[in-house]
This record gives sequence, structure tokens and C-alpha cells, in this order.
Amino acid sequence: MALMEINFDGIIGPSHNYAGLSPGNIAATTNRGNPSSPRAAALEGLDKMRANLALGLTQGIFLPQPRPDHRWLASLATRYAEAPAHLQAQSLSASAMWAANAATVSPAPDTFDGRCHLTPANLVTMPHRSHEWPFTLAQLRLAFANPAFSVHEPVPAPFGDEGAANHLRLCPQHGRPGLEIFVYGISGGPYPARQHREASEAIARAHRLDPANTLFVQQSEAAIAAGAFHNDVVAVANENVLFAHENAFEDRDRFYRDLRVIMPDVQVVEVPASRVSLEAAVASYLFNAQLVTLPEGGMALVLPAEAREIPDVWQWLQEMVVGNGPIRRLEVVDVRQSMANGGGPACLRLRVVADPVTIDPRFLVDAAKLDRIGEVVEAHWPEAIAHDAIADPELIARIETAHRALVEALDLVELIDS
Ligand code: SUG
Repeated sequence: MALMEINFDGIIGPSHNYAGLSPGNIAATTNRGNPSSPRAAALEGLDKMRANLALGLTQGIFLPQPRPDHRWLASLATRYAEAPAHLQAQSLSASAMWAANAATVSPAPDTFDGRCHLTPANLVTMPHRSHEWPFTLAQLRLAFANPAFSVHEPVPAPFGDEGAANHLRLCPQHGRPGLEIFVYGISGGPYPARQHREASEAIARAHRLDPANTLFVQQSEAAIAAGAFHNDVVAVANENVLFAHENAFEDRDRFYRDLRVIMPDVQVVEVPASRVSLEAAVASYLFNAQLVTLPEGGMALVLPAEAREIPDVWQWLQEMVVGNGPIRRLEVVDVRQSMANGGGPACLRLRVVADPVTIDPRFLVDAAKLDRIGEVVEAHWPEAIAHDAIADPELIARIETAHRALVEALDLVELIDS
């Protein structure tokens, strides 16, 4: 088995818009009501995937979800045209683009049965995200149908689970056994803590993880209150490196102590609050970077362009790459349309460690396939969505036609007609 890390990016759907649906997500609430550019958003996402392919990384995709979600509206005894405005917005959101919230993934080397386990996130805290999981589950079952994988049902409500965005894995190499860290919230000032410890514990049990190599760590309340609604806004890990803000965890000293007992050679690259405040970390999304191992060796940090625009952040990063640490390269990508809803480069991808031959090839991409997807986007995705346009039946018809065109181009019709 040639196990490697594969990043699955959510293709940004044709209904991408700014509805301000996530309290505690400062970018999303601040940009509420602004016009969106779904076409530009999707093209930015494709360019990010192209940049990762150019680094020599293996890339996968997830389909956008059919929107509006008529099944969800029917379960609420309404239909799109008659639904109140907030239900229209919640049923139309393209939020499944943030694939880091699709599922929690435990690679095969970490599990007792030697299979790679995936549990779709229930996302119950935010109404617009709470109806993503059925389609996500169907998509995971199709992409990972091979017996090398075990795909679970989501954890039941009321225990909130937001998937890989609150999960860190440290290991000597991706294909070797690792330490899995589940980060949960208890409270965050006025904002909800979206990841509940009970959900994380249920997933660790279902994934048959070794309790000796599993940690449950509380996210700091200050981080949630500053707008880090997911832990991946303040920390990211790759192989033996943890890159985190000093104030990411509630009891940092204890966490680092426990970490070093299990993994003595862990390298913690910590950004002190005296250099980059939590607020600057949230505004720049410097931790919402993809920390990746390059095929030629060494690690790169794939950062959003916003990180270059905040002087304290960029200065710190410049000093870090010329220092003696494990992260030696910075790659900047432009995902502004997603960023304006609080989703950076790392939010847009789900990492899976697997042998690519065990994955349905329709979910893997090369440059040529990205070009084909780009053509569908150019031809069908709305150029703009104004805030007050979401009630317009013509726009909805256009969104649905665009989605269908992509599903057909990717030969995945069985997924929406099931
Ligand atoms: O759940 N934004 C998403 C952003 C998710 C980012 N993901 C990670 N950090 N992994 C959220 O808050 C905003 C949609 C709107 O308001 O229209 C939104 O859902």
C-alpha cells in the first residue's frame, strides 16, 4: 500500500453568497449582504488546487451540494418559493465548500482494524450547515467504497461535531502510526462552541483509535471569543510539526507536556501573542494554511493572500522561514471569495491518508480535469449574486442548471439522483 496524503477540496458551488449565517465567524457576519462572485470564487478554488498540483501534491475533489436543499425544506414543511427569507438563505448556502468540515478522518495506521475511518460531521450548531451531512455521507460512501475504508454515520445531535477542522494528527510520516488530537470547545464568550467533547470521544471510539495515542484538548475560550470558531483558525499540524498560536489552547502547558510524553520529537512552532495577536491571527488566517510535506522533502505553508497584508503577520512569517525551523517555504494563494465567509485554504480541503488506487478515480484530479471543471464554471456559474436576489426564481434555476452541468461533466449523476 502506497499511503500518501491527499487533499480533497470542495468545489465552490454556484450559490456561493454572503448571508451572514454563522455567529462567531467574524468575516461571515461582517460581509453579510455584500454581493458575491460565485464564478470568481470557484475559479480561485481551482487555482489553489492547480498550485498544489504544481507543488507535486495529490489532489482530490468533492462536489458542491445541490442547492437549494429541497429535501431539507420539505422536512420543514415548506418549499423554496414560500419559505421565509432566513430558511431560503439557509437552504441555499454553498457552505459545503469548506471540506475541512465534511468529516473527521483517521488514517489506517492509527486504527486497530487497519482501515481508514471517516465520520461525516453533523454540523448541528449552524442551521445552514446542519443539512450538509446526508449528501456528504453519500459522497464519502461513493468515493471511499473500497474496503480499505470504513465510513460511519454522523454523531447524533445534540453533540456538535465540525469534523477535521477541530482535529490534528501528528506522526513521523503520513503513512506511519500517529497521534490524533481532538480539540473541543466549552464556551467562547458570546459565541457558540461548535465542537463538543462527547462528539470527539464518540468518533475516537468509532474509529478504533488507541487511547494511548489520542488526546482531547480544550480550545481556548479566548480564541473562540476572538473569532476562532474552529481550531483550524489558530493551529495546524503536519507530520511531526504543530504550528499554533500561543493562545490556541485553554491549558497549553499541560497539552504540550502530554504531547511530548507521547511524541518526544514533536516540533512545536508557536507564534507568541506579543508578535501576532489573536485578532491578527483571525484576520489574516495565517494558521488556516495548508502545512504540507513537499515530495522533495521539507514543508511548505500554503497561505491566504490576507496573511501578506498584515505587517505583523508577514514579518513573523518572513523571520520564521529563514530561521532553522521545519517550515522553509511560503506559498501564497488567493481565495478571497471564500475568505470573506471565513474560509481559508485549509478550510477548503479535507486531508485523507490513503493509497490513491483505493479511491474512486472520479474524485481525483489532474490539471486537465481541473481545466474541464473550469470550463463548466465559466459557462454556468453566476457572475454575481446580490443579497436581495436569492428569492429570484431565475437565479435559482440558473444555480440548479449549473450544478447539474458539473455533475454530468464529472460523471457523478448517480450521486444526485440517488
Ligand atoms: O462554518 N462560513 C463557514 C466557514 C467554515 C470555515 N471552515 C473551517 N474553519 N474549517 C462556517 O462558519 C458562512 C456562510 C454565510 O454566512 O453565508 C459560513 O458558513
